[in-house]
Amino acid sequence: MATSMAPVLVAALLCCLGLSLPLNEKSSKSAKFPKDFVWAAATSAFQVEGGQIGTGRGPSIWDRFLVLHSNKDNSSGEVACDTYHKYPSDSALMKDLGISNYRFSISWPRLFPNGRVNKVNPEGVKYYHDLIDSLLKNGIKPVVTLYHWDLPLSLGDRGGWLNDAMVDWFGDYARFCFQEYGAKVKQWITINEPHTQSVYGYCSQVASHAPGGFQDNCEWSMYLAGHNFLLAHARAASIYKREFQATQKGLVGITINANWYEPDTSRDAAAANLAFEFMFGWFANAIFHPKGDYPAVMKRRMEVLRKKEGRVTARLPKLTAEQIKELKNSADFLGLNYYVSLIASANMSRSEPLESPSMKSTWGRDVNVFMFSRPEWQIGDSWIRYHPEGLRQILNFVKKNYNNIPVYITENGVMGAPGEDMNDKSRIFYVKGHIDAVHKAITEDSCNVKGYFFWSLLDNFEWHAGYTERFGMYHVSILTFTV
Ligand code: PNW
Repeated sequence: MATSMAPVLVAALLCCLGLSLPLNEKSSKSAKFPKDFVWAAATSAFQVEGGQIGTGRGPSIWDRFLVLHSNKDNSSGEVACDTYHKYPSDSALMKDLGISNYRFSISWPRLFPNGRVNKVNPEGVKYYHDLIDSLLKNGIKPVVTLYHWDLPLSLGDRGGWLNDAMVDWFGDYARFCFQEYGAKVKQWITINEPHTQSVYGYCSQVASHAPGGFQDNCEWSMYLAGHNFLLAHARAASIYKREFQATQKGLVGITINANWYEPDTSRDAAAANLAFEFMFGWFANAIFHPKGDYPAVMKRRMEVLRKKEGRVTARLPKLTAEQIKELKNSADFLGLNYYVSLIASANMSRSEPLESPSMKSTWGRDVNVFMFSRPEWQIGDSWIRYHPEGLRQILNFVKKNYNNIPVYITENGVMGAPGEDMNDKSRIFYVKGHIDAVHKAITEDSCNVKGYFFWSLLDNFEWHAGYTERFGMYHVSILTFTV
């Protein structure tokens, strides 16, 4: 792998870091962020590490998924950006860039090839020490995600997130990580995007993610996986808070992705709210809302469906009083991933050229809200939408409904437009717009936003799109390895 900067995009970020190159005259004069605002970049283990052969790492559900279902360019994560070997130069690139924090994830099967903590891979344990040390040496603070989708295959074979034993297994793995790395890591993210995994992994009808293959009965499995994600987060966070926080003095949170749903007309406000609660509130409400539990509107809708489908119990599992209590305040901050806004309408019989494919999924049918995109929000043929105001709206929602909890944007970014390559004008436009929206949310709306992590530091393995989509701040010139 060789890297070089995508120069225009870097100019955008440097400007916001208070360095030399202005985004444009207006924003360079006005864009003052709080002094302690964190400017950062993110990656995840499976997408960048490579180093899969001969390193003692066990297989993950993504390795098998890619053998069974080919992705867009028939690629795998065998080499990816080779950060398993190239972390020293990656740290140097980050230092050059001037970022203060780096979000990466630990590969669970690299530490524990079979998933359970009774058999550790010492080479894997050493790798993350080396990576963290090299970051710290370069003045970059590590922000560590414990789980970014690469579940050890042996646990996947035991039902993965449909098995409620996952809560114990994840807790044991998390405890090991806190114990091993907690002296150096002061910000932990338990789980990345439980919504994407529950819907695309455990009910994958639209964009396929591992483990896949749960189409039968997936109207149940999606909510069961989601339930176990929540409980596993709560378990890991409780372990951190009870056993480590007082001495290690770090923070623990979760990363949840949200689309913003804009009502088409004033009559569509309830539809837009329902869609938003079904996506974001599904995971955020129990953790951040003062009342806890799943969102009331979501429970009501699932109850309507229970009756309609003639079932004895609703498909959305119930949280017990004890679980509600454990989940409430289980996160010191919210990690927010934002890429998309959509228009929501209560009228299901309309038709729009840019209607959202997720409406055809089981999740979309449960929500029963018509979702589509405005043509001017489109960026090429990508699934990402340009509507920075949506990010600002979400930040205001969090402020209003979740006690103004601290928020880190843990992902935001866009793939390079075809033909633009290193002269990535549309990406600078996207990033600038979103950073401006965050700025307004802080300075005009008093939202409690603490940092912005650009997705991604490097062009990397983009799941079902393989290496065909480049999200990197740094261009990676060789990105091929086929299965
Ligand atoms: C996130 N959607 O995934 C992930 O956290 C990253 O690993 C990924 O590379 C990045 O966004 C860019 O795709 C998403 O369809 C995947 O709405 C799909 C969706 C959202 C986020």
